[in-house]
Amino acid sequence: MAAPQSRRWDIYCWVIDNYGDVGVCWRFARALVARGHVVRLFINDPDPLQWMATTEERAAIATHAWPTDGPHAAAIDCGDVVIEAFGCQLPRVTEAAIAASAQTVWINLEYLSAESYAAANHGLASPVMAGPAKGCTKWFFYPGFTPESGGLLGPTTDEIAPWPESPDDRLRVGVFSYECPALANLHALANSARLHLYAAAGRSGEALKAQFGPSPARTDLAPMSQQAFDRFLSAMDLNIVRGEDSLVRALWAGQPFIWHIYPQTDGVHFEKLAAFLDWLQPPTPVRELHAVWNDPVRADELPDRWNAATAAPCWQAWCERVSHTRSRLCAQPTLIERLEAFVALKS
Ligand code: TRH
Repeated sequence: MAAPQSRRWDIYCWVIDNYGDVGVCWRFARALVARGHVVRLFINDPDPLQWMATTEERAAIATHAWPTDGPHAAAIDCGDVVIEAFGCQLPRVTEAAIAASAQTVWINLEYLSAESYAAANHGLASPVMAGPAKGCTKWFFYPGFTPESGGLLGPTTDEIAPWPESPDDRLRVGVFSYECPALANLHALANSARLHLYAAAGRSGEALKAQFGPSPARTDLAPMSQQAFDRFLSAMDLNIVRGEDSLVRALWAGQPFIWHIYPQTDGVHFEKLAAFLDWLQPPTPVRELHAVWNDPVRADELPDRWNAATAAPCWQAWCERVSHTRSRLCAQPTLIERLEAFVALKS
């Protein structure tokens, strides 16, 4: 494939909570830089980058405070492409800069979903009806798992660094989830099911520490860079992951995984989870394990469901399904490649 035209990309990221917004935007920025582009990240809360980004990455990607609006707002120039991540409202000063620029392509980067609406809306125009950019067009870009979608941020090309061996022949389980009753039930199962839990930094790790204190069944990990996080997932036998970014990393890691989807009060996350599992088509006991992990009222079923999903022959079928899916995804262009082509069409 011909080398892409190098462009100036501005990414706007408004962090609400958790690590997903900054995590996706940082990974996206890194992937653009690796393709020869120049990237600026405008972000309201850059603190997680202290541990998520390496020193070299921070040197390569210019990070800026969120521009202030109001009567004394400084004018801003804008790149060839402006990425509005996850529908964050751009500052008015940025919208004005887009309106004044003849060539800027404005992309609304959406959340990853396997639901049909995502593919249906991918690439559609969204005319701007009000504000300083009234009359401009932004474009919906939906990441996804199929050739019709916007694709996925690609696998890391780093070498897999050795990870400490399990204390014995126990299954190594990487844990990066939200707090939930199934988490405690899994910890309680560790000895009888011969598991060793590697608890990543964050909500699930804190919950386990608070409930069980130090335990020979568990290793608590410090926050690590995204590069190290990806290697960590690759080194586990099974991963429990949560928001969209760690889900995609678990797919690239190629080991069996459980997706603890971000719970929403109206329950719409169950539809999103079902759409993903319909696409992945894991063995039925794995689907059941997902149902139990994601539904607090079914947490008592965890031991039985865990044992069913990790016993032969389901375990082998689960491993094969993930490995086959990974190969299928590797054959598709990455999100960055698709976006480069999309931007070239709209420029
Ligand atoms: O942090 P998350 O739960 O983010 C979520 C989702 O994005 C969700 O869609 C959103 O609506 C909600 O927040 C508000 O999970 P996610 O997406 O998996 O992001 C985690 C990021 O943290 C990922 O980029 C990997 C990174 N990470 C590290 O780099 N090092 C670490 O040590 C750890 C624990 C995480």
